[in-house]
Amino acid sequence: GGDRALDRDCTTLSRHVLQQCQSFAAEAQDLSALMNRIALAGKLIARHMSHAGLMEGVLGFTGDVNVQGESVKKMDVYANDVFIAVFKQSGLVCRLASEEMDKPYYIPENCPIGRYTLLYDPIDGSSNTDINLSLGSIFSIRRQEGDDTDGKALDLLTNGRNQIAAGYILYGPSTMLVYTIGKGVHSFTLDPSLGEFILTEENIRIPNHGAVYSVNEGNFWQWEESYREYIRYVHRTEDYTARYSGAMVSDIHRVLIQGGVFLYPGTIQKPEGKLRLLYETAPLAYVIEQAGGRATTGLVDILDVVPKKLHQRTPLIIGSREDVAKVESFIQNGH
Ligand code: AHM
Ligand code: MG
Repeated sequence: GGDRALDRDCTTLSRHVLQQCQSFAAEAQDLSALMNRIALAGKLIARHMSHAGLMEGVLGFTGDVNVQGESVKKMDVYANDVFIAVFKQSGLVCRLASEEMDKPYYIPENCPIGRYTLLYDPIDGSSNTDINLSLGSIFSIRRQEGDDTDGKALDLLTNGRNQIAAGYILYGPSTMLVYTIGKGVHSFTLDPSLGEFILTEENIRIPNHGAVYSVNEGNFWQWEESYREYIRYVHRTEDYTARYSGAMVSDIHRVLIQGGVFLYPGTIQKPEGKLRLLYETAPLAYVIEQAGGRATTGLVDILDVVPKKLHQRTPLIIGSREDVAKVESFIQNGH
């Protein structure tokens, strides 16, 4: 009835985070403030995107190439700057590290009081930007260990089990925020008229198996034979279906809700693949593991990988337990 609908409308993201934090009171206020700032970044980016086709100078390339060697889009720069602006005012974050920045960005006025680092991919699925398709942002929060006086951020080079919060924002027909602080996975939908993220689903559990496999098969001939064998197996087995949007936040969101597997393998020339560990694969692995799924490079769990550098890449196989195990069986049997 009406009461239930009203109760739901009142379950905002900020209230939810505070409830989740009860057992670790010391950090509760911080985590709640951090999540609120991430939500604000999501709202600003969603607003900007929703007007993109109506304004000059929002879509298209800047003409620059980023640290990854990829052409930078105006939307990448905007979203990257939004996170910086939002966290400059939070007092909690001393460093931000993102896909778009060669080195971590320091906010001197927040150092050393801000004991947290934000790692993020401001726009996931950049190739969807100019054609009005789904995009994402990925985030991960870690405690800053030590003073990092040399500015090298070496303390970030530890495994993904050191994340204290992670998640993503999905800019689709509606804007959703999915997060975990190590107590399950919860999704929220932005109500633009309220400007609030309202609870959609609590304690999401990923199915153990799903029909979807999500991979860029255009790379087939660049993969190791084991991946080609897996794809041949999928092709000759009934009930598999392919989905690939170009934005893994949306592809992995589908897998989270409906089951299945998303893969971004390495290639013979680039064995590490395309995706970056600290702000792409590790945060998504944390979410999917918290929902009961798995994420691996094919040989090691993503959350156990210790990076050697900030922008380190890893192959990724992520999703339902059974479907990830099936891919692994091809890799580990060494075809
Ligand atoms: P991006 O952060 O530069 O957009 O790169 C990440 C994206 C993923 O969202 C997507 O799954 C993949 O790159 C698509 O790459 P490809 O075109 O090689 O399939
Ligand atoms: Mg990315």
